[in-house]
Amino acid sequence: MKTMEKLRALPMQYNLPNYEVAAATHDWVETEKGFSWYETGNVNMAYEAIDRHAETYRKNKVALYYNDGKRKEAYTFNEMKKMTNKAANVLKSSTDLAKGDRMFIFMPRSPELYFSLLGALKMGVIVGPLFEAFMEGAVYDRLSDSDAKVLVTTPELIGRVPLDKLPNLQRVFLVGDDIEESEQILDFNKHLQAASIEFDIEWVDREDGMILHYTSGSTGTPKGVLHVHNAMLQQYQSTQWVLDLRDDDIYWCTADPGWVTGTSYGIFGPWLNGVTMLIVGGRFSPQAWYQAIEDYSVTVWYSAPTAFRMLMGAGSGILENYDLSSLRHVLSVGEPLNPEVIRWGFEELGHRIHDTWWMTETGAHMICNYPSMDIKPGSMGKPLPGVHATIVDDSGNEVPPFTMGNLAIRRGWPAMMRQIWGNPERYESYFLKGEWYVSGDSAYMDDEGYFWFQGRVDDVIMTAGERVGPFEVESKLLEHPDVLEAGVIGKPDPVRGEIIKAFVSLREGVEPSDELIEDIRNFVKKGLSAHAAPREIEFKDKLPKTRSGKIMRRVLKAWELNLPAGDLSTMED
Ligand code: 6R9
Repeated sequence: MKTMEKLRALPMQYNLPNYEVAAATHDWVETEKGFSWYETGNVNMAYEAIDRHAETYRKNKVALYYNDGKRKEAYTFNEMKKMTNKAANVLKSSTDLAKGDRMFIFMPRSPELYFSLLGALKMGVIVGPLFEAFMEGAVYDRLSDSDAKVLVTTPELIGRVPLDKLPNLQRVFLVGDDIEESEQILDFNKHLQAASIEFDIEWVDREDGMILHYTSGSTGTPKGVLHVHNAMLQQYQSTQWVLDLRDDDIYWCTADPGWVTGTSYGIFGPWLNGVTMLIVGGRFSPQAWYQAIEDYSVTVWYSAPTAFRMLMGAGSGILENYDLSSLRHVLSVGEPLNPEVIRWGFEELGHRIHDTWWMTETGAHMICNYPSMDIKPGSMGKPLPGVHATIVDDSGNEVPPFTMGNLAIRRGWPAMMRQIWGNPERYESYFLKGEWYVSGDSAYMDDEGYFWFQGRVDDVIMTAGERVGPFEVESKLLEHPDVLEAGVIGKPDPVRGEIIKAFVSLREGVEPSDELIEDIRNFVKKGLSAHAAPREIEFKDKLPKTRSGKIMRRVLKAWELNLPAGDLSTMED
């Protein structure tokens, strides 16, 4: 199919028709009016996301399509209300979980993950979702740091939970078949079946804890980033403005709830807006993913550069077998969106992929490309209306346009993290002069207010007096026809301070050779500049990545320098 045939007619009006007007005038009190608690005073995320819709015309509308190849299920908002009530009753009757206590969910995506997560929120419990691939040490660190009382997991994964080392873990629920119960271990589905579909929701304060995401910094142990129910304001509003979701959309967010994207925009934002969501379980395959879009007529698709690069690598031959004409809006998060990926999206999918920048710590979208706004390819876009983003120097002074510095946000946006679990000093250390949240990303703003990502502050390379962002070099490497993925680091050098070293994985069927190294180096030299061309290139079958798909440059650096790589719990297998 040709690109133009694939482009769908664009809607007449976007949810955010005029960015500049909203940016100049938005007041979060306006957003508050979208919630039932604005009238009733009764706050709870799970009520707003599920029960409220079950009381309207959306009652019999599908909330969740689930498909992992084996299980294919659908739940309406009314059914979700009942299942989450049941889950809440299971937790209430067989644990002494109380408001503010911590429960973890450690399992692959399944309907039960969503039932138990929302059921726990209905009790006012704080939920910590964990990637299924975590090993014992990672599970232990998180459960012990937050003093978890309850865990929901599977028979396949329980072996990675050091029960004897977690004295405060009162109950473990297993989701699976043929569960042998004990005093501590219960069969989740058995109890779920028997539980009542009525539950009295525990009303909370907007500032009460809701979700706890552990993220790793480049040093030290992972830290628990706590979000509160108030985050719903920004998650709800940004879902309208950025994802542009409407009542008739079929929305697919590919992220696992172990990553903040999989909760903020894989549960909360879309369901707060009463939108039908597709959740695809199981392993990634280009065929399965394209098939899911076709089978469910997905209209809005939110994924990550790493996934787009894998689809790109699978080639357009596969793509031609699927009908993706239902798509209206495609978005990306997690890493810079390489121009090569944008080009692929435009030529092969027929869509401009809209980039969004935010972090676990920010809880919701911060800098984005909105459908009604002109995109500058390579830019992350402009701040969400109601959020003040800027670039500051190391002393916290705002710098003029085109000056590279620290990407910072004025403290106090609705979805801002409220605690680093058990570590108030570490929390405060994020805020420069108490006022600016410093992201750890370096960027600049242009004269029209667009933000341009340069790299993690720690990753920026100083070579022969020139600052080089690894992203720029990686993007150029990706344009080489034989390159699938690339990670670039600065390697200490007595003469130049640092030299640029690139780790490259090749496309299928391409053999590494010295000629190829030379060819790739010249390609960057010609396309970018001599000083940005990697002096060293090493081929790798796979690059080290986080489970959310970020290339782990600090691991590449540690390998290169024979140093300890720090916390590896978030690295994929
Ligand atoms: C949501 C999420 C946050 C870090 C962030 C930045 C990188 C995310 C990006 C991006 C360039 C984008 N990042 N989105 N870099 N362009 N659109 O990813 O949260 O896992 O905490 O990561 O990811 O470096 O600081 P998290």
